[in-house]
Amino acid sequence: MRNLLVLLTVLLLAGGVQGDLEPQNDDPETVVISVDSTNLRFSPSQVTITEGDTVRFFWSGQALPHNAVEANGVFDSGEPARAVDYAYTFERGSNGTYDFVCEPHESMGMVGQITVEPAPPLVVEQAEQEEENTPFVSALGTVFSLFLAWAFVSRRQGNG
Ligand SMILES: [Cu+2]
Repeated sequence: MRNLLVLLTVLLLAGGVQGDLEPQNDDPETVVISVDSTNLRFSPSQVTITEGDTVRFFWSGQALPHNAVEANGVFDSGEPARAVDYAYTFERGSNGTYDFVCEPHESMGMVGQITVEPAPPLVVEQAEQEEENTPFVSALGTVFSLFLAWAFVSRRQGNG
């Protein structure tokens, strides 16, 4: 009986410290890519970000219409325009290199590259873990309480 109690307690504690080990970007950022004063270059044209970050293509009042189209169609800001506000988020697992062009001005060198680095392994605070595992812990806690009640009742019955 006591061994079973100990085992259940260990299971309960183990459930509490079990963490989410998937990589995660704890601090997602948005990097803005605009058009520089030459009207024929992205600015910046090369960026390095982390999975979970967002790239925002943003310009307005341009002399020429521009767009941003990824080489494999991963993202596409649409028709070239003098004002664009288009954001694309690189989700978990999207690490790699992404080349993009401004279609009307690709031949003039209006191209860019986004490097997406893998998100670091997740390190969560103890408090967050407890929050994440609350449904599991409370379910196990309920079972544990029921078991204690049953143990109490059956011991009373056993002792007469
Ligand atoms: Cu352009």
